[in-house]
Amino acid sequence: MSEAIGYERVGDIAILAANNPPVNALGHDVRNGLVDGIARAEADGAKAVLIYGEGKTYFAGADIREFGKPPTQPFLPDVCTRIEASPLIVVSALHGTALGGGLEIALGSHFRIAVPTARVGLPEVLIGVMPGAGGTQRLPRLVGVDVAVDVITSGRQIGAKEALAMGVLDRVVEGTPREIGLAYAQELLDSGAERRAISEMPAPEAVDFDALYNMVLQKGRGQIAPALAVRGVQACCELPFEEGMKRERELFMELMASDQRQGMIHAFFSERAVGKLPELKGVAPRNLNAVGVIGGGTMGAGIATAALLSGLSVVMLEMTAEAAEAARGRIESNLGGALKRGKLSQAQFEDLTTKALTLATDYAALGDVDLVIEAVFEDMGVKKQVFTQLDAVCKPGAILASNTSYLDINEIAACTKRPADVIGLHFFSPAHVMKLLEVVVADKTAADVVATGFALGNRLKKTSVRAGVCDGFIGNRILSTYRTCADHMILDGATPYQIDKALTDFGFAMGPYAVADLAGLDIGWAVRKRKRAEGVDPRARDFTYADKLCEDGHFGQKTGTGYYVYQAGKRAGVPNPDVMPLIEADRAAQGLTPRDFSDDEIVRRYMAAMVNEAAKVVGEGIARRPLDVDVTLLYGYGFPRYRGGPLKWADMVGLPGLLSDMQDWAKEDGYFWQPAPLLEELVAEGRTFDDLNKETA
Ligand code: T1G
Repeated sequence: MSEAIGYERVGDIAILAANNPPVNALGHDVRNGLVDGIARAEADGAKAVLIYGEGKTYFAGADIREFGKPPTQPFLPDVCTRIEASPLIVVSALHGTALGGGLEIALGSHFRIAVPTARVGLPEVLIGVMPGAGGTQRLPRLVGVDVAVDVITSGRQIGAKEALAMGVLDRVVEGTPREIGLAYAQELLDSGAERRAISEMPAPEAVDFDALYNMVLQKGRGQIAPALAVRGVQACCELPFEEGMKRERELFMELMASDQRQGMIHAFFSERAVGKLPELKGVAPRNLNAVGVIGGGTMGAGIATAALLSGLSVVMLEMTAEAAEAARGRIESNLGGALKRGKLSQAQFEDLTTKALTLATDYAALGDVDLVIEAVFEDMGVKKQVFTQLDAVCKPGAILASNTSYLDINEIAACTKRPADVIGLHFFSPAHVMKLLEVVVADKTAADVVATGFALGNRLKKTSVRAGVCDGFIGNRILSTYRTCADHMILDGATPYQIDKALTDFGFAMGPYAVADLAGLDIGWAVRKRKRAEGVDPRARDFTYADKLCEDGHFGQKTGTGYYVYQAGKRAGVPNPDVMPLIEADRAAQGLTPRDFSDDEIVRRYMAAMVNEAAKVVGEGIARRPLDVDVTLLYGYGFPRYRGGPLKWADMVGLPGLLSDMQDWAKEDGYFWQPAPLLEELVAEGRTFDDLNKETA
């Protein structure tokens, strides 16, 4: 018996206990242990078998570290079928998260019991595959097509109560999985229960699977796994069980071989690796109980909301009592969303808004907080005033953080007597919703202050990425470049609408011009004016149509017109007829003759610009590794997850081809298309960004 699965007899019941930390993944030893354990139980005269997991969870799925390697016997679907075929009564007792192959093992068992905190699910589509061990064949037989398709195509986790109501679980009982499992197995034996194989249950009625497939494909915005999983459920309804299993395996292997599986597994491991920084090893974060937020506008109120929801107390400092009350209003409206969704009870809402939240107009109120985040006007002079006052009133050891999206944290730190306590915490709006947090580390920021920034991010359920100091840090700096690339394509003949469509077809939720309308065109206008004031390289191509759009009062959704015209109640706008004349005038003024662009060329140029700037950001150490850039773009900029992030995408399409395209384009614009030294180095050495991730792990 492998130690991954322990074997024990208690009376007539054989116990198979999984012991493969941290999540009892169904690696080779575990699969072997289960098959051997079932055979042993049958050989030594047991009457029932109990399967459960030691540690924090029942099996949490196949071992995804084996993905991409040649599969080894026994294959997981065969393990499930072997369990189900046993003449003994097989009970699975679930706790933690019984996910993917874990739930499939449980569905291969004859009875399922769980503790109330257990969660189940088939999240395979979230990592680019689909249930491949009978999930699409057994679950529909248990819960019907509609529920099975919802569970499988959403990949969502389901609480024990809901799973019981669905019929996935037979019992939900307090206790340890071992206790409740043993008692249930004994009860089944005493009552003379028969073994109950789901594969022997009738398959549900078929539905219009073509329509369902197309609807799911459309919803996936280019992601194929959920749609192929629908074909798996279709096989359950239309084929005998064994044939259905074969069909599921074919579809599963097709996804295993897909780029999308590579992209999503990369995203899965990257979002976990991004918080593992060598400089934080063994560094304890400082205490975090009370935070101060300065500025109660959209950003400040969002940050305060996230902090309150995480259990932190918040002092919200504004200039006047009226402004402070307005901030409270924004916070209450944000929390109202959580109340409506049932994430907060009325009592919790009251607690947060009356006890945990304190309004203030005097800096002295920040004297005892552990960390302050300023979200005031994006002006260096204003920031310096704020930090000078914070330096005077905050207790020793308090962390002073700026939420600035591009200003120099080193310059801000230099105006305090405690530069080691100064850090950037760049939230993304709306701050209580967006998952990304850039932890911007200045030259003098202490290691435990960085660790506290990450600890705050974890507490607020954010995905935190370490960034160095530069204009725009990681995300906005790269955004600025690929947006400029799009603007250049407009000067040369593309339209904002063609660009938006090409990029939503590529998988972005929204194209860059729709995003600009959403964020507010005045933001980009201010950035262009600032950069012109700072001095723009004469070799850089400039354009005026976007400024004229703002001068004419078109700021996007907030004014009802931008690149698109927005009708009340409609999220998507229609092209604004005022835009193309401005573009055509700009082209004429620059003597440019517009040409056609294919969607492929639009995507290729846009992505090349993104990759090139990202390579500069990594090369300069602003981002620690390529995966840090991927996570930033995935979590803060709507990059399609099934492509893994811009640098994973670049590895998959091939760095040499990208570099060669840039060298061609540099003949027309040598300034914009200067290849990143890191990109040239990787191509010269035949390496990839993923190689770099492994080297700097
Ligand atoms: N395989 C290998 N390692 C895994 C793993 C898995 N399935 N799940 C987690 N880990 C590692 C993870 O990388 C991290 O490692 C550590 O465990 C703790 O994870 C045929 C083919 C279970 C809810 O998709 O959703 O079954 O960073 O930090 O927050 O149909 O992990 O410490 O080195 O996330 O408590 C289906 C994926 C697989 C579940 C726990 N199952 N995992 O969350 O801890 S495909 C999944 C999760 C499949 C079959 C198909 C979460 C979790 P390290 P963690 P957590």
